Amino acid sequence: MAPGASHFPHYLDVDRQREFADQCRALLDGAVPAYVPTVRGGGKMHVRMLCLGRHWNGLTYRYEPTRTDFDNLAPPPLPESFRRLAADIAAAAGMSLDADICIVNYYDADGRMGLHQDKDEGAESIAAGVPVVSVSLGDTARFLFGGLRRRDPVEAIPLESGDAFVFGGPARLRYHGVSRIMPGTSPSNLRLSGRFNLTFRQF
Ligand SMILES: O=C(O)CCC(=O)C(=O)O
Repeated sequence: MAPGASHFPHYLDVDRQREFADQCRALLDGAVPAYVPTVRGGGKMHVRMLCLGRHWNGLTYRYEPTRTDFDNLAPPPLPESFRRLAADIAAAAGMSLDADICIVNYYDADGRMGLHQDKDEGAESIAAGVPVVSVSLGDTARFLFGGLRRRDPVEAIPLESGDAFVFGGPARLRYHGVSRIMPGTSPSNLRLSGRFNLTFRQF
């Protein structure tokens, strides 16, 4: 796509999409549930979020071992099958990722996420260009992929169910976001209304 960025349409077949979607559903409604974070400035995000492995705190923009911005619970561990999926996708893009964090976001029909950089992981990881790997399940998203400055032009890329997207190396700090999702586009056998997005990161 661009140096350091790769889009793999339909990387996961429908059976594997369903397997991961079922796991996400169970996790988001589990003992440590997803919640709608409040961010710096007091606004609410437009997704339900659950961090696995380490918790990203929306008030401090830092990772932490327990959810001090919400219920003080420790985030669930990152399942091995998730870690392996992320490593395989990174390898397909010619990169290496040993993920210790996954942020699972659920978007309903009104879900969206403003343009931002993923820059709260460890300085070494970012400097080395260790990629962020994203996996989409359910409704198609209008994903925005910009440049290294907020004002750079933005490309709109439809991310469909099963797609993987990787940004690392020189693309690691490119701005990105989701302007909207397209309700009703989820494959019917996924039994998912809305969209899960998983982003894997190595702290
Ligand atoms: O939902 C997406 O495709 C992007 C998610 C994202 O940007 C993030 O979790 O930082």
